Amino acid sequence: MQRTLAIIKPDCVRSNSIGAVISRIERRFRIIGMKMLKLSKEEAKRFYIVHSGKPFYDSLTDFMSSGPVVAMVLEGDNVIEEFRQFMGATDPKNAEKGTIRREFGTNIEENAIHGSDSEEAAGFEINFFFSDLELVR
Ligand code: FUP
Repeated sequence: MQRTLAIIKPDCVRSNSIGAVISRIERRFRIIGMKMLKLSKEEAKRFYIVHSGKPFYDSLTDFMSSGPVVAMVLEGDNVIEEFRQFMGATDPKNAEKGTIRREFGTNIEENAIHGSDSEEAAGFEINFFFSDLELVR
């Protein structure tokens, strides 16, 4: 059994799409933790530390701290890969029809949703947002 961290990003919260996105997620995946919060700029920088030094790091962390997000933990066989498929490509204009990023994303930065890209990333990202007590067993 595998776990992944999903985040409904500030653009998607601002467009009142939380319900629509969660509804799609729960049709396909098992949600075992969920919370709404607003990251500070420093927290966003820590969360995206793997991208420090990249040209988009400052702008990305400004965006991720610009408003509330909804963080979720999903559990299932191969959930990391399956959720990445479900999200679509990073840039919404390259994302397949029917994916969350294609339907709810605006551009490569404001792309509606995040999902961990490896088991190692998932471990770090789930710990970043959730304690064991906050996950349903
Ligand atoms: P993804 O795993 O699809 O979320 O994409 P990456 O890990 O490559 O990038 C993380 C986030 O950085 C993306 F969701 C959006 C942002 N980003 C940019 O703003 N510009 C870029 O050129 C690439 C990524």
